[in-house]
Formats: sequence, structure tokens, C-alpha cells
Amino acid sequence: MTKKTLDDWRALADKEVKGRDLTWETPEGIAVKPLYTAEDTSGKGIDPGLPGFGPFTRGVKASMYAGRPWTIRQYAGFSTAEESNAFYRRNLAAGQKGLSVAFDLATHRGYDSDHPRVVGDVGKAGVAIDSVEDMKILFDQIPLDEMSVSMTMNGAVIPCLAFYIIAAEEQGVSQEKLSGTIQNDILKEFMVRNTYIYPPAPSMRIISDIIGYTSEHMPKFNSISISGYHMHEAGATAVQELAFTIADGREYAKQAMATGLDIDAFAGRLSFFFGIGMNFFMEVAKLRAARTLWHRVMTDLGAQSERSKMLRTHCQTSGVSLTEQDPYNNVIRTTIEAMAATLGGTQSLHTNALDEAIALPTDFSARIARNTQIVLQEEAGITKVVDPLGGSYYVEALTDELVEKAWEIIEKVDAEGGMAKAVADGWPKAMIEEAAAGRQAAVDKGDAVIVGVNKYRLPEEDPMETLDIDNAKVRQGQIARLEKMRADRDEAACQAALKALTDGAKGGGNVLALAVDAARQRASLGEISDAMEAVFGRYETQPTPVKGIYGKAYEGDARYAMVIEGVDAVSQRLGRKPKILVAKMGQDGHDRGANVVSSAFTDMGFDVISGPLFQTPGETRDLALSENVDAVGASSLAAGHKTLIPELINLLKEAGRSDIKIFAGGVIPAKDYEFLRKSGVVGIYGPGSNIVECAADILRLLGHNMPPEEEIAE
Ligand code: MLC
Ligand code: 5AD
Repeated sequence: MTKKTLDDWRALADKEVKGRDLTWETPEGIAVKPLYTAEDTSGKGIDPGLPGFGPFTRGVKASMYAGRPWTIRQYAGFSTAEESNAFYRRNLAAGQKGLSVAFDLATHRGYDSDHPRVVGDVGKAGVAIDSVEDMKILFDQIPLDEMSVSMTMNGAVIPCLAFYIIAAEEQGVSQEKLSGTIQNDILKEFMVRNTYIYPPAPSMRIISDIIGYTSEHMPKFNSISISGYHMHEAGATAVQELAFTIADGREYAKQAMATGLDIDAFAGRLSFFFGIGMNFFMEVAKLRAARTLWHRVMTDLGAQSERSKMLRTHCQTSGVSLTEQDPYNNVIRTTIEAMAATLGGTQSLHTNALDEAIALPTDFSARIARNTQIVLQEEAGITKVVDPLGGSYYVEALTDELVEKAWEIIEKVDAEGGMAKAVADGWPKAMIEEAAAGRQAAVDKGDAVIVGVNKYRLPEEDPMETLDIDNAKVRQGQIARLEKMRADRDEAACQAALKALTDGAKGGGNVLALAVDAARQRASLGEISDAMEAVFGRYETQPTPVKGIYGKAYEGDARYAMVIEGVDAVSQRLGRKPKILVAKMGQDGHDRGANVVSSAFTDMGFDVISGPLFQTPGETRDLALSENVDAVGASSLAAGHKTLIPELINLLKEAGRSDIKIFAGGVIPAKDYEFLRKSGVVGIYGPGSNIVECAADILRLLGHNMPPEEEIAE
């Protein structure tokens, strides 16, 4: 038999599909072909090398998981330090290997639990930590010289790391023995995650103070976790996530070098964090590309040691890919994503729980999430072979293409003055938001399938048990502990340490070293944050949603056209466009949903006011009144909805404006719907809601006779 050629294959495939084009254009702008062969890899000179050697495309260790499996590190934290500690200890007993702390939003934003701005946030989305006393309870009976601990903290990074150092010290563990990671990645906060406190320049200075301090005193501690995860969750494509994350890393390295540090003294402790979504091979290739790119960047910056050029990373499966509808599908999705992360060679992994789209994990859902990894490690044989997809024509070609495409953006960032400047200019955020709006339109139109949401949807869903936190009780307990600590401490010594911190923040001092002294004197998280805020100030920003992307994707769609007509009709009747305030109350900075909604509503012809982040209900009321809006859409993703939305409704009522319609959207468990409706919420839109339908509902409430969706079915 003669050997078949690619042309033979093409002819045969063409015949099978009658000439249909099988190329798949991914959101990254990559044209994925239906077949890859050696022509796409060795034929183009692609050689991924060997694991353990630069550029580490095939993995950072020669033996990878065959030598030591990845760390099962589940991110968790809720309510009090006592409850979170008990949860950690149960998880460790059941096979988890490393810890990862989720702090509540009050802590993230540098507020003590008794601060009036955080009434709805304390203990909700993570654990409340006000002082070293809480931190000691959090790690009670967990030996910090043996356990590696990750802390996801960026805004209030100085007090949290200081509390951790003192909690260990008082456990008898000196700081040089501590192994773990602090997230400490502020650039992506300004871009997508929004738990910043100070303006960009002092925030960058804090990072180099931490890198300086840890490289001197904590040699086993990873000083930063440069994160693409949150970009991914905000809707970034794989290329955007890669490019901006690597560019962030380069910026931090350059900043630390500018303070006089030798690159090889700190670079070995820079670590990374990526999100892993559903496009399986793309995600495998993404991690391989990330390692290749980082090796190139660090070589360019002059690193000598191979360790400095090694991209070590944590991964988390994607939250945004999971659904409220038919939630058991989430177990399947998470398994696929976890496989992509491990076949991509991650060092550490968090697998999301199946109730992700509704609430924080329960013991039940956390067990399944953890066991997903244990089964992969102990039953599936995945750990036995290093980089088993290495040499796959498709994966190697994709890796190469991702490197090229991301490198183009990295070079653009560099040409325009670096990532800190790009973040200030806002174009990376805008790029990600455009990708997010495009994705939302694809899902709403059904072009991108989500099983159980826009296809194969169940007629009825069974209710699920979810975790509920009594936020008022947590807050009372925290306040009592704070009061006791303040009464028992040496006040003069504490104030002196805080003053030294303020002086050091002005210049000359290392703010982490000074905060460690203040933590030892029982200064609280809010006090330490305030001592720096006195010098640095607090950063505020205004959302600027993108325009035109959602509408463009819907061009020619009949249902969309009806909504546009509806908006026109209401505009004519009112003599102005219908006006909507998209509000973000509390310390919840998740703004992908709010921005996408603002963007889509603007495209549909509404007059949209995008409220600033972090408002109190009183501030939202003031804005609603001064702008004289017809409706407020409150976006809530961090469990503050039961406190903040009813308060807003009451405040509007007191102001005599009960006519303003209130909608709620975001992560809201179905069991809370009744409570919210009774409080006066007229429409609730959970994850998976269709924005065009949401707009139709609003038009109905504004008195327009909008036909139901079924009536225009094609
Ligand atoms: C590993 N080791 C080996 C080996 N494999 N040694 C010999 N042979 C092998 N095959 C060694 C390593 O070199 C290392 O030692 C040690 O074992 C530990 O392995 P590791 O691979 O470094 O793993 P780990 O300690 O788990 O560290 C992984 C990490 C770290 C570097 C990525 O930064 C990390 O744990 N990050 C977690 C971040 C996280 O959980 N974030 C949550 C974000 S949630 P040595 O001496 O070389 O160090 C979030 C959500 C939100 O952000 O928004 O709120
Ligand atoms: N506990 C467990 N997981 C959490 N996540 C966020 N907060 C917590 C918490 N307190 C997870 C979710 C979310 C991602 C950012 O991290 O999966 O999508």
C-alpha cells in the first residue's frame, strides 16, 4: 500500500463533510484545524526540549509528578477563624495537602469588622481576620513549619502577612522556616479583581518591600502569586491571560530590581496562578506556553540561575464556567479542567465545588471537589508519566501559536512603557471586557453551548443544600474580640509602632518590617491599614464599560430588535431614554457581570449609569435620586444581597421613591429569592440569565407591552 499524503487525507475528509470548512476560529483568534501532523511541529522546527531544563515547556521538574504529585490545595475560608480552622483540619485529614486562605472582603479592603462600611461583608465570602489573635486561631494545631500556606491577599497584604509571621512566631516557628505564598499581585487588582486599597504607585512600592523582606528573611516563602486567574474569570482569552500575566511578572521583577535587589536573589520565589477553563487542549497549551514565555522574559532581564527562569504555578478550575442550573454537570466540568491543569504541569491545584455558582462550598461539595484531585492522582495514573501530551502535534503547535500571539502583546506592553502604565491607561482591561461581552452574547444567542443552561435545560431543578452564614453573629463576635484586644494591649507601645509605620511609609522604612512590629503590639488590621493610608491615600475608580460588542453580535436577531423597539417606545413616552443604575454595593469588587450588563443595556438603547464600586446603600440611594433613574440593578456576587439590597429599598422608600424598580443579579441562591421578593425586589437574575430577556422584563415593568419570548420563536 502506498503511503498516504496530507493531500489524500484532505480529499477524503472533504468528501466526508461535502466540502464544509472544519476550521474552528477560537476566541483567541487561532484557526484550529481538524488535523495536525508532524508538518505542524517538527516540520516547523518546533522542539519542546526535555522537562526540568529551560525553557521548561515540558515541566519545571525532570521527574514532575512521578517524583512528587502536585499539591492538592483547596482555597477556603468563611465566617470565623474557629470555623475555618475546623474546616481546614477536616480537609487535611481527608487528603488535602496544602492550605489556602480565603479572607472576607472587609479584610481584603483593610477594614476591621467593626467598620460601618462592611456591615454586610464580614465573614461572608471568606474568613474575618482583624488581628494576630484571629490569625493564631486560624492556624491552631496546624504546624506552620510543616504546612505550606497560601494567602490570597493583595490590598491588605501588609497586615495579613505581618499577622501570619507573628502567629507563627508565637507558635514557636521562626519566619525563615515558613513555606507558602502570598498573592500580593496588585496590577491585576486594578485590572480585574478590585480589592485594592491604595493608589497604584504606593501599591507597587508595597510589593517591592515584601519582595525585599521575604528574600532576606523568608527564603522558603513565595513572595507573590502573579495571577492570570482573575483575568480568565473576567472573560480574558488564553492569549490575553498569558500576555498580561507574564507582563505583570516582568513589571514586578523590574520594580524589585530598581530597588537594588539582584534578580537571582528574589526571582526563584516569584510564583504564578492561572485559571483553567473548558477549552481542554488550549488550557494545556497555555501552561506550557506560560513557562516558555517566562523563561524568555527572565533571560532577557539578565537572570543567571535557571531557577529564576522557572515558572512555577498554582491553578484553579474556572468558576465562571460553572452553572447554577443542573449543578451536577459542574463535577464533570471541573474534572475536565483539573485534567487540563495537571496535563499542563501545574504545581498546585484548587478544584471548584459543584455549588460554585450559588454559594461557598459545604462539607459535601468540598469533599467531591477534593476527591476529584485524589482520584486523578491515585486512580487514573496521571502522575506516572511526565508531560504525557508532549509531542502531540496539536498541543505542540498550539503551544507555539500561543507563545507567538502572547509575545506580540507582551512586546506592545513593553513598547508602551510597561504593565503599570498599561494598567493605568486602561487598555488591557478594555480588551478583556470586549472579550467578555463577546462571550456573553455568544452564550445568550446559543452559539456557545452550555449544557443545562442554553441547551438541554431541565424543566425543573431540585433545590440544593447550600452554606449559609449568619453574618450578624460573626460580626458581633469579631467586635467583641477586637474590643478585648484593644483593652488588653499596651496602648502606648501599639501607637508608637503605628506611628513608626506611618513614618516609614513616607519613605525609608520597609513597611512590612514595621507592620510586623505593630502586629506584635496587637495593632488591628484596620489600624495598620490606616497608618499607611494616612500617607498613601485610598484609591477610587469609575467603571467605563465597553460599547458596541454585545449589540454587534446580535445584529439581525429578531428578539433583540424587539427589545430595541421597546426601548424606543418607552423613550418616546417618557420623552427621554429609560434610565438604569447598575449598582455595586458593599466591598464586593466582582464587576464582570455589572460591566457586561451595563455594556449590553447601553447597546440596547438604555441610558445606563454605572455606579462606582464599594458603595454603601445610602450612597447608591443618593446616586439613584440625583440621576433620577427608573430602575436600579444591584449586582451581588459575594453574599451581601440579603443585607444591602433591602436596606437600599428602605432608603428609597423613606425618600418617597418606591416607584424606582429594584432588580438583583449575580450569585444569589434560589432559597433567598422569596426573601428578596418580599423585601421589594421585582426581578432576580442568577448566573445563566439571558440579558436580552432581562431587558424585556424591565421594559414590561416600565409599562411596555413586551411579548413573551416564546412568541417569537423562529
Ligand atoms: C516538587 N518538588 C520536587 C518535585 N516536585 N522535588 C523533587 N522532585 C519533584 N518531582 C519540590 C519543589 O521544588 C518544592 O521545593 C517543593 O517540592 C514543593 O513543591 P512545589 O511544586 O513548589 O509546590 P507548592 O509548595 O504547592 O507550591 C506551589 C506554588 C506556590 C509554587 C505554585 O506558589 C503555591 O502554592 N501557590 C498557591 C497559590 C494559591 O493557592 N492561590 C489561591 C488563589 S485563590 P522548593 O524548595 O523548590 O520550593 C484566588 C481566588 C480569589 O485568588 O480571587 O479570591
Ligand atoms: N471558599 C472557597 N472557595 C472560594 N472561592 C472564593 N471564595 C471562596 C471561599 N471563601 C473560589 C470560587 C471563586 C474563586 C475566585 O475562588 O471558586 O470562583
